[in-house]
Amino acid sequence: RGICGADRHTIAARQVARMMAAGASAHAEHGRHILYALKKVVDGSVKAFSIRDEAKLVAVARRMGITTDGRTVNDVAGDVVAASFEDFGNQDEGKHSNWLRALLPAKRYERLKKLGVMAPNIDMGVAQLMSRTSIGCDADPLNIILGGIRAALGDLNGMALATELSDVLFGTPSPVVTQADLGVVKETAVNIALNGHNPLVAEAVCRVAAEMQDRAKALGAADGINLVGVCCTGNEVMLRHGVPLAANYLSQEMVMMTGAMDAMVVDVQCIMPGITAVAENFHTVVVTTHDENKIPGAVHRAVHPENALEAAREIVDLALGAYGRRNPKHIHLSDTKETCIVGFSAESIVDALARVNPQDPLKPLLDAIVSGAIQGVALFAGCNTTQLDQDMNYKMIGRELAKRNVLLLATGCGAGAFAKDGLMTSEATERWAGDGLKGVLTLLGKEAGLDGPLPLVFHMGSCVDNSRAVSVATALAEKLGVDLSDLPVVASAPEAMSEKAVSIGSWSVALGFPTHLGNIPQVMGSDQVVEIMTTGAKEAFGGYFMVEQDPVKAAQKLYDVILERRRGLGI
Ligand code: WCC
Ligand code: FE2
Repeated sequence: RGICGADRHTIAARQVARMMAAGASAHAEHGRHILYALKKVVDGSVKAFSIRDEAKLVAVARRMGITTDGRTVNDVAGDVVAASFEDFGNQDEGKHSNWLRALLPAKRYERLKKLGVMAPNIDMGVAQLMSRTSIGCDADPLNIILGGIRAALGDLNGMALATELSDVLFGTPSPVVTQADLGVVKETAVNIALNGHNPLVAEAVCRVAAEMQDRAKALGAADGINLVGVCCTGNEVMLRHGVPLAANYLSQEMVMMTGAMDAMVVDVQCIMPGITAVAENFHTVVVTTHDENKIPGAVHRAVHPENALEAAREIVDLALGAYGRRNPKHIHLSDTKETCIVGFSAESIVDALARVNPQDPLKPLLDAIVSGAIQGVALFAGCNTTQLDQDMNYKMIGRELAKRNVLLLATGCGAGAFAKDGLMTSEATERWAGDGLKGVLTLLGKEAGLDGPLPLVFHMGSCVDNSRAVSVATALAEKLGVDLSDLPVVASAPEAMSEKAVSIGSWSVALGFPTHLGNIPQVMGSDQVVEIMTTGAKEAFGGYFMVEQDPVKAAQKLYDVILERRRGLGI
């Protein structure tokens, strides 16, 4: 007990609920940033960006119940912006998130509403959780965890709007072939790494780098400017522009240890402050770009939607300047890289299916699930942790489930792990998929005009793009007339580390998905909290946490859950 009398259950509940709120605040802030950019595009004060995907805007508006017929794109966008701001500002207790209503099956939305876990707005969910978990407030573990879930649903709200509005501004990803791992860093180019999460800065750098290629060549860099991605900003530009991915979270320092990284440009989230200490040993310039995310030892160039292109030019200039200061003795390149086919947004998955059945695109997928050719779907999300060999759990669990004909989706650092492991190729499908899964992916690959099957793992994007997987699950649930908790769909965060992963895992449970963790969460000191997050959660939401450290056993447990769900559906 603490000196105030808070026991281990209260303490563990408060701690994990605060992690949920912290994660939610991160994704919501990312969403807010993109939302402000879109607002400024709509009101004409930002010219550098524009509405690139009008079809997406219209689709989003319709799902939100906004009239689109006979209206200009800008008018519709204005209403989407206003509805999104409501999700941050609504004070009416009876009214809830516009984005969650658009994203979730009606059954799930109503169930969450009834359980009282939907805050009137995202910020309120986070702030109230911080308040109720401060000293001398809520001490009831179950009540605290439900408050945490209320904040965590704000995480999903923030990421849904971040993902969809990023697509509106920068384009919706579709399949693209690129490469992953440290070998994408080139000795013969000015290398710039794009690290963090919010794609706005990286989008600007991509644009100006294309215009500045000749400057790099004039300095002797035969291959011009080579942009590489790190972490989730890396995932964003990988899916939209085919920028190769150098590293996921835990190997971000290694990118600089190639000795050929001229600049690392960072925005927000999952950027190790240690990168500047590594950079000190090389010629690399580390550039921070968000005023609220500075790192001692980095150069700061504030980037806002208004000055994005000018600031990006200055940043590329810094990299060009650093290139001349390279020390050849410090260059140790890797030759490891894998080809990968990435870019599986919900829209691009539907497009691939529509080639088989244009009238009813979801039918081929549903038929495959009903027949058992595909037994179920597993979403791999979450981080790397120093508690484990980097990426190992993804590699092992992914292969085990693929053998059992489970369709694999991945985001964030999980997606990075699979990309580096060569599992995002046709060859991986040939080699690792069970016969049923291989058959479906081969048919879809053929219809898409590929030489071979679709890749074994579908790269859906960054961590905020987990909402893409929810869109796919919602489409399946609505087609079957069931709730998310009835689907043979599971989630796994086999190497979870960050507060964002805690938040994602928690809303995944609240949506009804069995959610696996491959390392021990920081709640095991309280059997009551463990009980709430496993059996208690299952009763309330249908979803629950399951912890299994052994990757082979974890795969079997996830598969068993998929089979249980199939039995529930009578298939
Ligand atoms: Ni999302 Fe986890 Fe990676 Fe960071 S980038 S380390 S939260 S999975
Ligand atoms: Fe991420």
